[in-house]
Amino acid sequence: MSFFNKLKSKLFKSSSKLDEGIDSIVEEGGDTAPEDEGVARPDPEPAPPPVPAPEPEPDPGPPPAPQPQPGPPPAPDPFPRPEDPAPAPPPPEVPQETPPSEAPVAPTPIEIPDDSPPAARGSGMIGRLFGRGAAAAPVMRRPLDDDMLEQLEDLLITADMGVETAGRVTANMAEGRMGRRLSTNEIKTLLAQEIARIMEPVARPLPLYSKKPQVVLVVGVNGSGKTTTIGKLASQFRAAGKSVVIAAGDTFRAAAVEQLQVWGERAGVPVMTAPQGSDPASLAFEAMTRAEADGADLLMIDTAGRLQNRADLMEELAKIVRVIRKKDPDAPHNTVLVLDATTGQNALSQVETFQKLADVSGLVMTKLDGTARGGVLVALADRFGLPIHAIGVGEQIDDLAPFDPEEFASALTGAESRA
Ligand SMILES: Nc1nc2c(ncn2[C@@H]2O[C@H](COP(=O)(O)OP(=O)(O)O)[C@@H](O)[C@H]2O)c(=O)[nH]1
Ligand SMILES: [Mg+2]
Repeated sequence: MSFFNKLKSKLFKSSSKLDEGIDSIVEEGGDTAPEDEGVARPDPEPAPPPVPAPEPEPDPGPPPAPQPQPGPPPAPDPFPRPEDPAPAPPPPEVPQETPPSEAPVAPTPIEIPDDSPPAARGSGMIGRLFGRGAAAAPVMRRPLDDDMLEQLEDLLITADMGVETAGRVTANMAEGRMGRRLSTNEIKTLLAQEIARIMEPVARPLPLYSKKPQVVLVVGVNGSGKTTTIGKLASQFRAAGKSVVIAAGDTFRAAAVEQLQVWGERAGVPVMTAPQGSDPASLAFEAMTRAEADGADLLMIDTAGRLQNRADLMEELAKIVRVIRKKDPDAPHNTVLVLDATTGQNALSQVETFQKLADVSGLVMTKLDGTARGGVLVALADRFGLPIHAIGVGEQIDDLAPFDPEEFASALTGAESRA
């Protein structure tokens, strides 16, 4: 099973709520009228955007069944937009030898080799979506009206998208389409498109710099997945040929240090530790010294997440930063906030809090497997615009994926027909 399929199946698990919700909204006020003029055909009214993707559904006089990739692209841009969604920036590639420049070098450690370019992936996906009409089953459609929009909005809110973002997504989706009879597939696809549009600007892998060592400070509340994410990242950096040192800066809990040592072993990366209760800043300083001496590419610093004592934590983080800046005034080069997707809307206030404690430069969202709350990512992107470097989709070492907006959006909405 390819990595993306695995990711998808994990995310799909989490999206059933949205997916099923949309189904039942359409069923509630929909019908299977003979053939829908509204959607698959040119519009009666001169609606601005050409209708969204026609589906090769139960057309009695079936046009030649669209194949996945025949000449006439099956997807007449299902998502009309004013500006053409230029193919998203190239998928982060595992960095090759770092060119000796100071500009952020092509990302990223967190890309699992997947050779299909996003464009191909996208059209394949869309092709599949429209190429596989559900046999001859009649398709339920419901006219898009205020009632339905409100229901959709509520549904998105229950998926933790937040009131504002949910409103924006549904409003955009409705633009120029009021009164049209839409099928569930069309609705999912349109929603996915809107969501992907919000997410695209933030889908940015952890940037790699030619600076050695590049210092990555990892922050977040207890249990959000910091230590696990460091282990996964270290392993991916290693696989990309980077040398890494880890500092077990959560000296507050003995178990945290042991846990990190296990991850270090798995990833084949040295872990610098200090006795429980000792000063994480001096450990960070030592680790910096070691990383410099070793000529390591990256130093990843784990931290404690005692939010209940915010002042302490703030001082602790500030001190770590002060100390490593004695060695490198630009460090840390990245401050990654790790968020647990299962906390839903709470993630929003964690971002606010940690932005006050540290200079957060990007996010990793963990535990997207098995949660129905992935919608919070959309709210985060919409509200803060911080880069989302990666997503955690399990507890294993390779369960850290680059963030792919389209993939995510279709997984969240269930937009892709399942194979
Ligand atoms: N299912 C799942 N569990 C995760 C993920 N990331 C971390 N965890 C689990 O979450 C728990 C807390 O993770 P940990 O890294 O110790 O969090 P920390 O306190 O922030 O360092 C552990 O049991 C991890 O195995 C993920 O992406 N998916
Ligand atoms: Mg930890």
